[in-house]
Amino acid sequence: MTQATSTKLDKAALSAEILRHLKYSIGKDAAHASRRDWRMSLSFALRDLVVDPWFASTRKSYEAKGKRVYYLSMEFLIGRMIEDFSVNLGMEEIAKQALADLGQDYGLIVVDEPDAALGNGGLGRLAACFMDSLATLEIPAYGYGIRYEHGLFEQHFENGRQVETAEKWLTHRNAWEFERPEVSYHIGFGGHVDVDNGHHTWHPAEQVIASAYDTPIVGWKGQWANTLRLWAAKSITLFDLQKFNEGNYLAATEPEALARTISRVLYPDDTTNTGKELRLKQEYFFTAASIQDLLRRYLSEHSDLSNLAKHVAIQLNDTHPAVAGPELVRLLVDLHGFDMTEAIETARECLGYTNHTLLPEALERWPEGMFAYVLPRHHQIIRDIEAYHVGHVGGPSRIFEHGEVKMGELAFIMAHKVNGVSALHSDLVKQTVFHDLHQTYPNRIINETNGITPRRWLYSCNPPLRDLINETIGTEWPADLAQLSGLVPHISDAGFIEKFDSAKRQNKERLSNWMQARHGVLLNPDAMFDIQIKRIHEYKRQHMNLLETIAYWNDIKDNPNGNWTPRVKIFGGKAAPGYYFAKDIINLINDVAVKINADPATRDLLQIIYPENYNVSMAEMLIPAADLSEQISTAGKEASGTGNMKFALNGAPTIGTLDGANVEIREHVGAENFFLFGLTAAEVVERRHTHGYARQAIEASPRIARVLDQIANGEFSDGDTHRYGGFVHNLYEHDYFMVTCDFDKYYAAQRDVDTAFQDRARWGKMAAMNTAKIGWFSSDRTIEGYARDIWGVRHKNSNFRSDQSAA
Ligand code: F58
Repeated sequence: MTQATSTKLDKAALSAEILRHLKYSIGKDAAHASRRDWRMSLSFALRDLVVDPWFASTRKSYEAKGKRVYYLSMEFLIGRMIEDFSVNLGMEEIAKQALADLGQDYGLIVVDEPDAALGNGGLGRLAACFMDSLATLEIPAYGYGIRYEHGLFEQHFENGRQVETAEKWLTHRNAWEFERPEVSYHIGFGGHVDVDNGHHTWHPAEQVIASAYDTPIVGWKGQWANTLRLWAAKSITLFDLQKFNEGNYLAATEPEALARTISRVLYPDDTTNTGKELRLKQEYFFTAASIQDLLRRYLSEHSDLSNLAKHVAIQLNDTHPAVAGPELVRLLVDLHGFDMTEAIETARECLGYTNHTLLPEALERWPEGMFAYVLPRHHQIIRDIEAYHVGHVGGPSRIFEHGEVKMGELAFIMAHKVNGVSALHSDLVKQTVFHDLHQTYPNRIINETNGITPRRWLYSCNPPLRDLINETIGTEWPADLAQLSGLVPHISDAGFIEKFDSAKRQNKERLSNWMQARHGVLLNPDAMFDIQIKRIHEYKRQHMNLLETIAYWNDIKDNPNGNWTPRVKIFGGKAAPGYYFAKDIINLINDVAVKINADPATRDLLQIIYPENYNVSMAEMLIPAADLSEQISTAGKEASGTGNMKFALNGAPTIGTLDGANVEIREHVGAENFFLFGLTAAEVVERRHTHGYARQAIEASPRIARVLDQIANGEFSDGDTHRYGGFVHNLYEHDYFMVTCDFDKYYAAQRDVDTAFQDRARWGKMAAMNTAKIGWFSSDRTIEGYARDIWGVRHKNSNFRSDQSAA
């Protein structure tokens, strides 16, 4: 085993390394170096330390000739990397001191790094947590994705409305990646298929090159590093010299520009399936490159492909890489002489598919004509897969319907395991989207409840709490989060709760200082910090939170001498650019904030803050400072949620519905430490059958009726009664997500929160219980589950954990 100590440097050695990089990699001397130069030098010095364990891990994987895991994901929402590297290498303190010796501030350098925002939200962040856990568990694994030139758009507000601008993380060099121009593959699109004696040959009409960029991902204590391999699209003909010589300069660069389009930008849709041809090309582009790459690696160790499934586990993060099934079949049949059945069965043994949503608009379907045009050979193969499936089980077509190719069904049929991401979600997957396929393959759907990496989401983002935990239960918990239960006996100790409280206080002050510096707003750190941060979506119901805020404001004004609990309501999140209702929600939050924050009668009791451009780094600042976690989706709609786990880990109790992983979080932390309200998933389905349920709920609730009147009458829009006319109308007439039906229960639960918060001793215990009992939600536990139930791979803990039975 590579010794962690061999990757470590002392302060003087690290300083020397930083200076060496400043001089020889950046070409600057210390007197003229900018903060970015220092950041790049530190990053290079840290990256160097990962190279040896990285090589050693790769060597060990080759020597073991064991199974490798390939995690295919359109998105890896990583955030900043300096802390990941320095914390996992155990170099954080040394880096601080080394930089201080060089006259630099580590904290300022860390925040100079742009976020790698190669994802929309939960799905992409989950992939990033999984990479951290795979390395920590020493599982030989590759993450495969797209090296987008522009990550998720940047958000700012103009007159309260969201405006998007292009994100530019690659404007300056990315310190962490190694370019691998020699690792490249041709990826074809379009064209036609020739058949000769039963043998098919695809002749694509156009081709681009997929070119690899590798980032080492190091695990906790620096013992193991895996590779995140991201593909960039490049042109085969870089430059058309003929056209240039004719003076046609623009046309000369056209082929390059066209090819690069494929990896140019991350689609900013969350939970909608836009069905654009470029998106299909992106999906095929990175999937095909990844499959070719893993086959090449396999064939460098094995002479034939018959044992592929013993050595290769491919996990599809949602259906975006679902074309992996037909692509693998294509290569096995057209290039390696398999017969169709043998190829389908081999591919299926290799593949696992994770479903992240039940929302119909998010389930990928491609118009069959477009699919056949872009991927003609795959279209044929999917027909063969369909025939194979129908031949085995009878019954109707599953993959093709109404002139569309349904990627969920394709992924299901081509995977040996299909998993949901929380217990409730996995049950609903069985009952709803894959009801029929589940009857046919009753053992295929399993559950792997999501998790989060405790290294980023406690150890590095919350130093005060991390230090308190270290001094209370020792320092082994970041790799074995269940150990947090060792805090439970301390929770009856008032001294411990005081320290827990003071850690929270420090984080709240850090956030307040940041808010003041960045946004010029003063927060009251004695108030309850009540936070809802996530993508803006009707099902997540930020608008219910806002309506409750307005109702609270009304109540305070009606009774100024009441015993009110001061609150700071914090919102953060982006709306998909084309999702108009979500954009109206953002506008309304901002409009209401202007009005309420300016009200001298309530100023000390209620504040609404909505910082622009919520991202991973902002989450790392907000979550440790939260008193209350808002997880209020319509039951049955949030597949799991992972923010919910992060808040609980950082000592913020949840107000929430019985949705996604909330259900399991509540079981773990205890019902008495969770503020539950709202309809259950079954009740939501039931209520939809009641005609006019929204209007009825509003008529039965003077509180919400008043709030909706205020909005409709222009109280928050300078008398403009049109701006939110559609919003109010929607709630009266449709309210598909049942804001109106859950509102009163939500309001009442919030008042229970107020009461609990005022009892400082009680609140302190609730908060600490959340931290102490959330340990099960480590992504290490999740990955152990995938390793055991889906991939059949060993990991660091397989030998001594009795609940593991990895092959
Ligand atoms: C999320 N899905 C779920 N999709 O909504 C959340 O409940 C879950 O915790 C998380 O996955 C991880 O399992 C999600 O983030 C997307 O962002 C897709 C991006 C591409 C288009 C379709 C939605």
